[in-house]
Amino acid sequence: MRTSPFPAELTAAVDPGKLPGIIFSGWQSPSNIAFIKYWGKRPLQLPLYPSLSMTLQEAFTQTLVEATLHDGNPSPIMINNDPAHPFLGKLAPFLDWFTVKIPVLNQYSFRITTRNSFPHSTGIASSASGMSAFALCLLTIASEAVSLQLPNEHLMPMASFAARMGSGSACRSLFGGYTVWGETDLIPRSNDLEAIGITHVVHPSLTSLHDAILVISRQPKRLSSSKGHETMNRHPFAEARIEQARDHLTGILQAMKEGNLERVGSIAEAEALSLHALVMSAAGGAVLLEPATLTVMNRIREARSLGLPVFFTLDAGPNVHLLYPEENKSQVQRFIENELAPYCTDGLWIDDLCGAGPGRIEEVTRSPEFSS
Ligand code: 2P0
Repeated sequence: MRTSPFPAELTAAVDPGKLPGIIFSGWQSPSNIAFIKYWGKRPLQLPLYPSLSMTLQEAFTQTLVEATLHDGNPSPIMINNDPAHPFLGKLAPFLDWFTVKIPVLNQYSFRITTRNSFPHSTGIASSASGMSAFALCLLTIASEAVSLQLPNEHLMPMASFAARMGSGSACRSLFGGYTVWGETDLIPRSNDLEAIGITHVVHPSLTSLHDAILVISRQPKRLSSSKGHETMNRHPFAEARIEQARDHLTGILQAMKEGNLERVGSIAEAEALSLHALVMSAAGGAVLLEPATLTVMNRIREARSLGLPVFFTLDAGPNVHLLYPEENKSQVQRFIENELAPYCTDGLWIDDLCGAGPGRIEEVTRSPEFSS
């Protein structure tokens, strides 16, 4: 199996005397919502089976990294001027992994400024957007340090490979549109090490799909993702789940190709319910759904039976992602305001849609965050 996608120029030892003293990099990277859920993993952050997601547009992280050459004693990593920022728990081991793979990064100290476009604990995966943005920043810094040009078609798969080590679902945030992570015969070049964009095999009608995130609760997660994934190692239904996810992938890919929203939506719903059934039936399992989650899911199905093209999916929490097509926007938004918003915390719901993927933040050196 391949162990690294990085070219020799990035992985070679370097003479510190030849390196730039300071390098800035800034990237905006989106979150994503899975239609086929990643749940359970093997060592080295490899999935048990392929997952499929839609990239979001409005839910993103913007990360700016200032890398300063040190003289052998790196300064502590700072996130938003805080050397004890809570995100460091996940970010520091990720940076350690990066510096082993790309040793030139060892020569630098890092100051990171980061912000999310969306509120925390609302059912949007900030680890996907945050880790993918950080991976892009570090790869850009490393390539600039060794004067290597990395066009996006090379950079994005490398960033996906790297982001996976920060958080599995983050590897699906690099390509825009729809993405699959995990080896399947159905998609040429798909593999477990990085995700691959599949929008070219998706019907154009699905590239403007909306995802309205209905915020049922903003309580902290009852089950961390790492604990959740771990339960699949000895789950009584693991084998059946893997088979089901593979069948769902076959079905959804065909439906996406045809632009069959009804079928895409019903598979997304079945996946969401399976995910929660797995969580509930695991040893030491948890119930992550709230009563209002059930009411909202039922209301969505009722509205659908009356002709409104609305579908739901869920992350590993109580908040509901409502999927609907662009052409029904005003009708669906009225339905949300009138019938679903009363079940949301403070009436909060966030309208998002299928997005274009990461973008470089230009003019980073002139950003006010870096002026001292
Ligand atoms: C997903 N989730 O496919 C699934 C659905 C949650 C439910 O990926 O341990 O934060 O960092 O690899 O990616 C959440 O897991 O877990 C997740 P790690 P991650 O989006």
